[in-house]
Amino acid sequence: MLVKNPKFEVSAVNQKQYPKNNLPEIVLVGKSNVGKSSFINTMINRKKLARTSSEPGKTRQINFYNMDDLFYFVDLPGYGFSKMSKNEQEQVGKFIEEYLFSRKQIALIVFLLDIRHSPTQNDKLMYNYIISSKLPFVILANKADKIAITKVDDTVKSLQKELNPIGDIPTFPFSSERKIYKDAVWEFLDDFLNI
Ligand SMILES: Nc1nc2c(ncn2[C@@H]2O[C@H](COP(=O)(O)OP(=O)(O)O)[C@@H](O)[C@H]2O)c(=O)[nH]1
Ligand SMILES: [Mg+2]
Repeated sequence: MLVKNPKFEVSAVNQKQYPKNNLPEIVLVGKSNVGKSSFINTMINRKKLARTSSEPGKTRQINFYNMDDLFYFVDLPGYGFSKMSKNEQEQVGKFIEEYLFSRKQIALIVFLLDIRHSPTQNDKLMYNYIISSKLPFVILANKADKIAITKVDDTVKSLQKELNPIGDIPTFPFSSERKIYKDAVWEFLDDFLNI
């Protein structure tokens, strides 16, 4: 899909502020700094529509990006940022759960992992949470540019094996720096949205 006019629509800190329509939502989930905001920018060829930060733990709201009134990319706050107080981490956790649990128009969860590392304890908790939610999801092994191009496919396979041994969850490499992976992800999203 070629998104012509992507727009930031709203930053929500509670359910009342979520957009009031039924457009499907594609939700970015993953630990702080894994590249959720960069993913959105890369997919739509914009440098700065979604705010990115080299300092983890900056986004504490849910940001809705409207894609040509066809669907939203929803940027959730990251989890597992160690510099957040326990209390803050719990609040962010509740906030994420409230959205994932209540929002009927979630079409797909895009779960981002760092291709260089085994899933963290928090990643595993989130994985199990998503499984139990029964929402459709896809795993992206992000920052693929950080490893040799020849190792990408095998690393993606072993990450998938670790998290999802049955192998029923589609898993793709991704990178905001090496743009060759983007087309396969768009193809998947296009099929999925069927629009
Ligand atoms: N090398 C590399 N850096 C990335 C990639 N994606 C994001 N980053 C960097 O990682 C940092 C965090 O990215 P951001 O999108 O803000 O992460 P978020 O907290 O998950 O939204 C920023 O410095 C980005 O430039 C990627 O695919 N490759
Ligand atoms: Mg972000």
